[in-house]
Order: sequence, then structure tokens, then C-alpha cells
Amino acid sequence: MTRHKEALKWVDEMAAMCKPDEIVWIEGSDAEKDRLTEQALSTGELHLLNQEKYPGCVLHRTAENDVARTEHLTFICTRTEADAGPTNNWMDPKEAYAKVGAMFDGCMRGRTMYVIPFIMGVPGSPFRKLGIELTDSIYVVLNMRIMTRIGQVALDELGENEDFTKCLHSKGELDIERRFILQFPEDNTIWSYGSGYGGNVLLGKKCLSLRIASYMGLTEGWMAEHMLILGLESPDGEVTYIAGAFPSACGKTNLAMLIPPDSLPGYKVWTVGDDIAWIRIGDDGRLWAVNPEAGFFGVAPGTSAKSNHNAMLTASSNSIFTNVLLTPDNTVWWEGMGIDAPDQGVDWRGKPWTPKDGENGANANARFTAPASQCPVISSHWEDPQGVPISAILFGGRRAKLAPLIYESFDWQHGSYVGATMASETTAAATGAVGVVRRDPMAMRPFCGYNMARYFRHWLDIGKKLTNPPKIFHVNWFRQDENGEFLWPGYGENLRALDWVLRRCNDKADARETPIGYVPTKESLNLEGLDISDEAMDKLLEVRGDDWIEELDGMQKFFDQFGYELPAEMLEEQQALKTRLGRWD
Ligand code: GTP
Ligand code: SPV
Ligand code: MN
Repeated sequence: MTRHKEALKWVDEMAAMCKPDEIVWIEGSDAEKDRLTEQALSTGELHLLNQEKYPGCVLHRTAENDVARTEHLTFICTRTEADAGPTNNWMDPKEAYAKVGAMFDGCMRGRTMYVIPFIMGVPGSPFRKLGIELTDSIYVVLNMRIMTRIGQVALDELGENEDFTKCLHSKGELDIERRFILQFPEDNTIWSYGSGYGGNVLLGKKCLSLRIASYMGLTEGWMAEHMLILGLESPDGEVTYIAGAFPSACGKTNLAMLIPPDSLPGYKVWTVGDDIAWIRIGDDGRLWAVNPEAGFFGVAPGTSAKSNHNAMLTASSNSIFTNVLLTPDNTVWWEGMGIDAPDQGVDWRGKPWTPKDGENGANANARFTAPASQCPVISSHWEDPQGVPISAILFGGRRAKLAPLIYESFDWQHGSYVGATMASETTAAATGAVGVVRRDPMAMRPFCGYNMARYFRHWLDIGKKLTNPPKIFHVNWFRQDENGEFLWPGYGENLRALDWVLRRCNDKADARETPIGYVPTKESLNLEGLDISDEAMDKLLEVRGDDWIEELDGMQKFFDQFGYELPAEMLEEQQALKTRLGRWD
């Protein structure tokens, strides 16, 4: 246990509210993991997979109405509504504590409360943050064990009086009518009730490392971003670090573990992180990024030996599979796994399934939880306490039309505007309609813990302090032809875009200047060995003035909701783009 008085007092108070039968402090040992796994297997919360093929792996199914983040039930609870801003749901903290406190009252009767001390970041790093999650779910404990650094190592960091984020979770009744994900940035507190799904309940992840951390970053002068981090090793052996913000289920994990195509020899991609980056200004005037997580909570569907072999290898042992199909040989399967569907199986709902049913065997947001250390291409710097220096930032999303394969912004301010105005088609990672274009600034719309206009201000202010800012790019792997087919092969071939980024950083690649930024000339991209038609390439690099003029409307509407809080620089950039488009044909 701990001598941290405030922690002990808070655990007591929360236990008095939730009234568990028992309280168990998590120490993080293997014996403890085995004990908890056994227990969850005996109640059916977990299912043991084929241990020859998937050693150390288990399967879990969430409730049918609980398979993705629920953004409409996620609230930022600040004293004033303006502090949450127009893109967040807001609830008054007093009202939130009272309303959801009534739900927590007695919710753990007959259950055990697990106390999970955890670290986001590396022990001993000046940038790490501490948390304690209280939960009545063994699934949460075992996931947190992979995704964060838990137990004694965290208690050691906590000492007697270090700050920590107070994270309270209960499955409650798993009733969507009684589900709330509440962030209290001013109290460094998170309350999550009524869910058992990943992003809603692994409170170190989106709730702490993005919503709460973005607020900490604002007050402490750093940034918490929904970004992958990779090291790109060029044929001469030099490694350049790139961060990328794409919305949920838009390709971060895939890019972070990219395997170069044979036709581009000498390159290598090293994974530093696949979802979250905490970024600070270094003494050298550059941005330095750390991955605060210790594992990957990756999208299963579409992940195959062909699309992301490194993810398949990472998740082949000591991993948790959620809402995938269970096969007759007690292994897992999902759509797009690159192997034939079994004749029959048990689907993500727990029902008998055959391919003839025409229904998905795995949920579209089925996930694997796997230790980052098992990734075959994990960077040797992924646990460096100071992080890695960032030379380029990529923004990107799913756009069937409009956005070219890649373009480079003119400078930091313009790049911040590109991030602030980005949009993407919605995915199964959150409940609600899929495939609808929505504005998702910096891929942070669901994760910014305060007023997004001030978040834009923060980006601009950080840029002013950088003597050596990274270049900012926008990418789109998802442009489609008239038949709705992707024009770009994606996955490993995305290295061709990264190669252009690298050469732009070294002034070694051509570009043509367009109103939206620098777009590669066809010749400046290395397309060696890629089977793609000239027409497709032209389409991928096309910038249609009319389409962009139409797009300006949506951007303006999005900006309008922020009123006077919107930084003038954003309107300046918007006007400048309009002017450039007006002169262009
Ligand atoms: P979160 O974990 O939700 O934040 O998602 P993510 O951004 O890490 O996305 P991920 O890499 O898991 O990819 C999501 C889906 O997009 C998967 O089904 C991938 O197979 C697919 N995908 C990833 N990269 C590409 C690409 O380059 N082209 C195409 N067509 N699909 C891709
Ligand atoms: C995302 O939705 O961006 C994820 C998965 O990375 S979750 O942890 O559920 O947020
Ligand atoms: Mn994510």
C-alpha cells in the first residue's frame, strides 16, 4: 500500500460511496495477473484462447450496446461552460458529482473494488503523470496492466505527496441510459459509470492522457495530442522522427508500424507510439515527444499479415482480444484478417455464426490490447525519458474527395490552420453514424479537455516559442475514384509519402505551390515499383479550386461557433486561403 495520505483518504471516500465488499490494491505482479485471469475465466468475463497458438491470450465480449466510445455521454465538467467550449458536452461539476454520485452510491455491493496505481509515461521521467484508477472490472485491471505501468512501480513514484489523477470507474449496470464519462480538469478527476468499453473505461488513455492532460498542457506549457510517433530510418542510417494526428480508426497504428515495400530498400520504420503523444519544447527549440502508454489498443478489423504484420506479431501473445470472432479451434478471426473465414464460429455478440449469415463476425470496432514491448519494430528510444525530437507533423483523415494524398503547409501558423480545419469521415470507433464528414481539428475533437479556440491559441503560442519547428503536412490515404474504390494502395506504400516528407525536410524534393500548400510533383514522389496508373496519380495529387471554395463554407461555420475566442490568426489564414483560391484556376 502507500503512505500517500491524500490517496488513502480518497480511496476511503470512494469506497464509502461505492460500498464494495472488498478492496484490493493492485501490485502489478505476474502472480496477481494469473490470479485475476483465473477468476475472470471462472465467471465467463474472459475466455481462454488456444494457448499453443495464442499463448497468454484471452477473449472478452463487451455488452452489445457498449462497443465504442460514447461521445454524447462524455462531458467536460468545468465551472463555466465557456471553459469547456462549444465542441464539448458540458456539465456543471456540482450537478455532475450529484447526478452520477447517486449512480455510484452502492454500485459495488457484492463486487470487489480494485485500486490500480498507474504511471502514464516512463518512471523517473520529468514528464510522466500519475493516476489511481478504482474499478470493479477485472477486464479493466488486465487492460491497464498492458496499456500503462501499474502497481508498485507507480506507488514508488507517488511517494507521500505527488499529484495524481483521481480516476473512478464502475461498470454499473452497463445500461446506456445510465452511462456517463465525466472529466473534471479543474479537480484532476475522472468519473466513468456504466460502460465496460476501452476508451470509456481505461481511464489512463483518452480521459487522462488527452482530456485531462491537454488541460495540464495548457497550464504547464506543453501539448497532449492524439498522435502516433515513428522513427523513419533512411538508407543512410539516419533516423528522423515524425508524429501524426489522424482521427480514430484512420490509420495511426498502421503507419506507426509500417513495413517498407521491397521496392524501396534501405528504409525502416521504428515505432515509438501509436495513439498519444505528449510534446514539449526542448532546450534546442525543437519539439520533443514521448508516448505515455505502454501498450497498443488497436483496431482488429483490417489488420492482417499483409496490412500490418507487426501488429499481428505484437498481438500474438500476452494480449486481450475484445469483440472478435471465436473460431472452432479456439482462436480469433475478424474481417480483413487476410485468412478465410471459418465455416462457423461464435460472433462478437456470443452467438453462433456462419459466413452465410451475412453479418460481421467481429464488431467493426473489435480491438486487441498488446504490450508495446512485443512490437518487432519498437524503437530503442520508445522509453527515453525526454522523448524523441520531432521533425515533421502529419495531419490526416478519411476524405473520399478533396484532400490530395499529401501536401505541406507554408509554415507553423498555416500548418496549425490546416490542423484546425481538418475534417474526416466518422468511423466505428465511436457510436453514431459512420462515414459522415465532420470537422475534427488535430484529430482532437473528442479529446480536447477545454475550449478548442484556446487550444488553437495554444498551438499558435507553442509555435512562436520554437526556433526549430517541425514542418507540418496533411495526408489522405483514403481518396476514392468514381466507383468508391481507394485510389491509393495505402499501408506499406504510405512510405512513399513519408519519403517525400523526409526529403522536404532536407530540401531534397520538388513541389508545386498551390493555394492549399505545397503538393508533390509526380516526379518528386518515389513511385519505383508501384503499380499505379498515371490517371490515379493525377487524381491523388489534384487540387480542385471549386471544391476547396465549397469547403471554405464548412470551415467558416465551424470557426463561427467560437465567437471572439477564435484566434485572429485563424481568420487571417482562412482569408488568405480564400484569396489564393480566388486567384487560382
Ligand atoms: P484508433 O486506435 O481508433 O485511434 O485508430 P488508428 O488511427 O490507430 O487506426 P488504425 O491504424 O487501427 O486503422 C484503422 C482502420 O483503417 C483499419 O481497418 C486499417 O486496416 C485501416 N487503414 C489503416 N491504414 C490504411 C491505409 O493506408 N489505407 C487504407 N485503405 N486503410 C487503412
Ligand atoms: C480511439 O477511438 O481513438 C481509440 C480507441 O484509440 S479508444 O481507446 O476506445 O478511444
Ligand atoms: Mn485513438
